[in-house]
Amino acid sequence: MTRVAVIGAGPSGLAQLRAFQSAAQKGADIPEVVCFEKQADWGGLWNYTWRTGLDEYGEPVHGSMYRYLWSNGPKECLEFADYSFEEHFGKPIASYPPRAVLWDYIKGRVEKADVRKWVRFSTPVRMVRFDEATKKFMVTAHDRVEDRMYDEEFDYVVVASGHFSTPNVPYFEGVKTFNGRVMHAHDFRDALEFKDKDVLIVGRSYSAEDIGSQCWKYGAKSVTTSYRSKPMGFKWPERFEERPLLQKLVNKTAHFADGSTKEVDALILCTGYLHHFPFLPDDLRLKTANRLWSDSLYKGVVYETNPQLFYIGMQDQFYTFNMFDAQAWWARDVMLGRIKLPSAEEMKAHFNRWRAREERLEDAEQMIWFQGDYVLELLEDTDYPKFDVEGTNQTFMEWEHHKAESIMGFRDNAYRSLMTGTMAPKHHTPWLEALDDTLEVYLKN
Ligand code: FAD
Ligand code: NA7
Repeated sequence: MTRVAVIGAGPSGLAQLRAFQSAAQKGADIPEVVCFEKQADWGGLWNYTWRTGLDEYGEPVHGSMYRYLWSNGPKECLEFADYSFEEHFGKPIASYPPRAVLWDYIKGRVEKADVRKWVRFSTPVRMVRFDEATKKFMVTAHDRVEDRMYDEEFDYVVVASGHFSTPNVPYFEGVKTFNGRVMHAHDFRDALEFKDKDVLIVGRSYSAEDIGSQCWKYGAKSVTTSYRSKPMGFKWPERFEERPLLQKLVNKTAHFADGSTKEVDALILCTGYLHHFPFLPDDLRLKTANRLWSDSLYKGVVYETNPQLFYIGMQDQFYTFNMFDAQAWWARDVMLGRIKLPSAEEMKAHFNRWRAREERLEDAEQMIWFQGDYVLELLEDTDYPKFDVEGTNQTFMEWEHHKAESIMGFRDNAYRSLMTGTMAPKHHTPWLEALDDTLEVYLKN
């Protein structure tokens, strides 16, 4: 029997499980699917952990999410086309749910699909090898509960291990002798730690924006973000400012590229993440930066030099859950023989066309349309329910405008579902005043 290994049970890996289960539900013969998940539960980053550093088994902690994290984009843009929010919650809900609500939603679909039996929890994959003679993969996994390592053979491997867990940590002069807290965003857990503190953040992307906003919301004395390329440029409130790149720290004094200085209590490096696959040898390991058109992947999914190897969710992301679905359905159909891959030359030419377009993108709006077009192309070939990608792009445009209008208030807006047509209700409490992020409180009418 054909066997498929899926590495990771986050949104991308779960998309792969649901893709196979949905084919089986429609009567297809499907391969045996085994999903290896290093954590004790599914949901990937959305499965919050209080731990940092190493976990109870000495494994690097995967989680980068923190308390009080609310969706940074409208839920209408990530909604599953085969499982709406309304179906899951039994009523329309507001547009920017906190983490616990989205985790619940992710779990709801796979519980309904009854695929938990395919997942081996607390089982990190240690190594994957490909045998050119037999055309099979050997996967070495470690059952941490039994403390047993074992090998199993597979015909296909799907890597869905995420790429926002291994921090990119640059060095700044004086950091060794800085008399305050230093951490990377990966280890950030609770903004209350920074109440009444002067916080310095390096970076200008989502983590900088959101961790900065969080610290401000939960009572930091001041927030200063420091950019290397250009400022975020939002209308920040009082006690929140942007400065050019940090040059050095002298005791607690931060020196910036424009010659200015500021006394700070804490340094949070929101400097992004590395694609890191310690379980893959050179011939199988994806090497790419965090970008919209990843290196070495045909259709953003198939590993160029080994078409039995797939990667899901490796791109930089505007689209998330429903893009992972589009990818997983596509990968599934290659594995089921429903999609035939073209010649290596055609794949390369396809790659080059998308890469050339990616390199011409100038702003977030163009990037969103680019990623939307990519999702549309994948949807053409599979039976994943077609959804209104153009409408989703338009919702992203509204989101961008709402952020430009009010970075501390954009989460108070509501949008229409592209799946059900239902308009979301406004949330009962403005985001800035909503300090409780539990599911129970969020779902109260
Ligand atoms: P992950 O969610 O990272 O899941 C990967 C899984 O693989 C994990 O469960 C991990 O334990 C497992 N794994 C890793 N290595 C191994 C191994 N060797 N063996 C076995 N299992 C392994 N997206 C949004 O749409 N909205 C948001 O508001 C949003 N906020 C975010 C906030 C933060 C702080 C971060 C870091 C990301 C955020 N994202 C958000 C983007 C996020 O990347 C996606 O939503 C989604 O979690 C990606 O899913 P994934 O399955 O690809 O990766
Ligand atoms: P991103 O989006 O990859 O952004 C990384 C940021 O870090 C970006 O602003 C970079 O600056 C900055 N960076 C990287 N290296 C440096 C150095 N050496 N010095 C200064 N600044 C640096 O990561 P995020 O963590 O923000 O977001 C990841 C995901 O988490 C995202 O999908 C969200 O949904 C949540 P640049 O912009 O290149 O000047």
